[in-house]
Amino acid sequence: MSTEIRGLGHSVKRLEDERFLRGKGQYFDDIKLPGMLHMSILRSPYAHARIRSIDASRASALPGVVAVVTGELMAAHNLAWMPTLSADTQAVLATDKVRFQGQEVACVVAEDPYVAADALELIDVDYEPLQAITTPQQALEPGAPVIRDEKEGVDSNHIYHWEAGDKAATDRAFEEADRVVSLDTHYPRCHPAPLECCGCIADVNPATGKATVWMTSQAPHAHRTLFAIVAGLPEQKIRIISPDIGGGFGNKVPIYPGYVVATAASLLIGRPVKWVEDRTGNLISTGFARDFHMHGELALKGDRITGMRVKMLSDNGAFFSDAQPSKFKAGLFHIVTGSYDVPAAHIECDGAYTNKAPGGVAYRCSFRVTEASYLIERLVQNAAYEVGVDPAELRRRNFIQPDQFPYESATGFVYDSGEYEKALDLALEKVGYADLRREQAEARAQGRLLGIGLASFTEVVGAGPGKQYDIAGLRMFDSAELRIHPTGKGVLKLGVRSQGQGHETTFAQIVAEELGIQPEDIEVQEGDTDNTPYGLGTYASRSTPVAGGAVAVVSRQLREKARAIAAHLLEAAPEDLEWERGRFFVKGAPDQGKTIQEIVFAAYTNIPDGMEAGFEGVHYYDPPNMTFPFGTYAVVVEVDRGTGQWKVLRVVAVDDCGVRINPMIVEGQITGGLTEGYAIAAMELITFDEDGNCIGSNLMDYLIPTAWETPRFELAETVTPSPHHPIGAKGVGESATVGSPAAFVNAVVDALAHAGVRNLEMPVTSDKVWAALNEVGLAE
Ligand code: MCN
Ligand code: CUM
Repeated sequence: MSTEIRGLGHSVKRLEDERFLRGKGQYFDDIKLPGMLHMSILRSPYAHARIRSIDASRASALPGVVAVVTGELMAAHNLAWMPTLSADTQAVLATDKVRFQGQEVACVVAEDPYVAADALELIDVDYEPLQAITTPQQALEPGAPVIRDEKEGVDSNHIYHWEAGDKAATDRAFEEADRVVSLDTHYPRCHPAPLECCGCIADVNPATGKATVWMTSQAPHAHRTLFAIVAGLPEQKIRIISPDIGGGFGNKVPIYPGYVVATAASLLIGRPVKWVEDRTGNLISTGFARDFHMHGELALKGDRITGMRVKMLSDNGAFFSDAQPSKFKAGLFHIVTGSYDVPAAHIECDGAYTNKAPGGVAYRCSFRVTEASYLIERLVQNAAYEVGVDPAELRRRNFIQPDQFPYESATGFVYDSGEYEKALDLALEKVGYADLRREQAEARAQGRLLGIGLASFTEVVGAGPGKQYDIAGLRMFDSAELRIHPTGKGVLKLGVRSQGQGHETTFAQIVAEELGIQPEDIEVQEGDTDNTPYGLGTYASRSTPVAGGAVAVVSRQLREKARAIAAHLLEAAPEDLEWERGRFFVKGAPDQGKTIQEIVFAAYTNIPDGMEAGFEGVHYYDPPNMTFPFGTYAVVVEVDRGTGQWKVLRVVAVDDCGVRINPMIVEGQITGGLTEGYAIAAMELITFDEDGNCIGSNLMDYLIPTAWETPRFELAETVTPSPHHPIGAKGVGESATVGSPAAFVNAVVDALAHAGVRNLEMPVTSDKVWAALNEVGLAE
């Protein structure tokens, strides 16, 4: 019993990295099938145009071209449009109009990828350009051209109106307030831009009718069911395989037209068809993120927040395709009261169509929690300036207190656990807050501008519960199937799908914790729908809260079987046995025991009469609630009065995600998330000119940070277990991207706040800071 079992809390090196570091991962583009054809996509150059005609004859005549697929052909199979996860429809290939630049218009299938690309130029499309709408405000003006004029009864660009909270109570709080602090801000459109773009290989076997689709999917099981429903294929004849994925970040949750056309083309042609998206296609047409225009107000009585009011207008692009599992139109945006005990809140949300790519819920978002977290943390800082209390202190005075959990927020969430002050205090201590405030004052006296920004975020991750959250009716549970082979090593199959998060290591560690079998002895398999139990996929940091729960429960069930077998082997009563990790022994006689390996072997060789052979189980876990990770981030910056450039001096991040399975992996998640949060605050932005041309269609214009731009991060933790999760863990995969943008922006604003600056819009570029410096007379 000397080797330590590497269960929870061990920084086990990532088991999957062996193959990744050797370049032996298998991504979909590594797969080459005999007779495989290649597909390329013709995209619209216009943001808004009527299609008068499409002539594919020149392209079809190019040697090597096998087929040109147009919207008309798809329509003949009833596949020109597909449903979205937000109960809208989306064009697969355009028939009547194009509605955003980059929209899919036609596909070429050819023997060779280069021929497929060349043939695109030979497709003649006659467009009649229409006025493009590039902002939701413009979209809602009376008389604005109707983008979705194909929808019956639709005569405007307004998509939805949605409210949460108590309006009357909130109005009262504002009437009784002695101060109201407000902020208008736009959380800009940005893009997850994973290293690997999207794509698939569809292989429909003409003999068996079985469709095998290797695709970049964060949710292979749900995608299989949606394929079955949309295409009318029998579900047992669809096998989705999501192989190794080179980053998802939410970009690989939606179903894209390329997947649908490639599958239809393989079905019609009878040969495998591969589609590899290029970088521009990825940036201009696939799930972007954010684009929320927000107006927030806090009502204050003295230093207490007594009410919150939010109006939000969302730019949803040409199709309402938010990929999120709630019945709330703006996702979980109503978590906007954050970490604070706000007695009354009311939020009003509206969505509008524009001539931009659809999406909105992607990029480490937990379904709009990113926007919510940004708004409240910016507002609280401004409230501190107006009240004249230090921003850390104002937060402290308004936090939900530990004895208030489970805490029901004014908009209806029930927070599971939190110790906000503890995380804040640790961050303040680590960063040396009191000294920093003194330094800031001294620096200011010398004409230098230092800024200290805080964000004390609360997230909500881990959908279900199934009765509250679903995708197209599919309840948000998740599953684990664990099978230990006779020699005591086995396979764990999951319904989720890692895109780089390290599942092959962390989920094996949960088995190690519960059964005492080392993580190396458990192979974690994900992504193949014929080979794994049903699950809803990996996004919104739900794998640990949901699939992690399933792994713990199935392991514990098997431990009970192990107890019965051990009792048989030891000729003792099951209740007289005691468990220590990896072994059952007779109470009071520790040398009389059986290891888990001996017990599993007996499950195949020496079972008691009447017991089923084998050592395996499956569990479908429906969580009783979401988990609510939190933390405090502190950022220190210096602003250059001569240029408006700002430099990050310190970033201290305290995260609380409950019990950590693998601290190293958690830190990796936070480091990546902070990098993305910094990038969104400082440089990442997808914009459009007035004709709807996408500025940011390549990585020269859409700036993502390299190691060079990325600041150094100092990480720390507090641990407040989730009371309802089997191992006390909360999700962590999105926290840092959700929480940190406000800390960065707050820091830059803080450097200028004494001169009256209260807002800087993301990305906070030096020209914006320069303009602000000039406006308040601080420019040098
Ligand atoms: N973990 C842990 N202890 C905890 C919580 C998590 O050890 N208390 C571990 C998990 O077991 C897992 C990792 O940390 O190995 C992330 O877990 P979790 O928070 O459950 O998130 P998911 O696995 O569901 O991943 C989704 C999340 C999301 S939504 C985005 S977006 C994102 C992110 O993960 N995309 C990523 N991190 C990413 N990391 C990589 N490398 N690539 C992406 O595409
Ligand atoms: Cu919203 S990005 Mo993650 O949930 O895949």
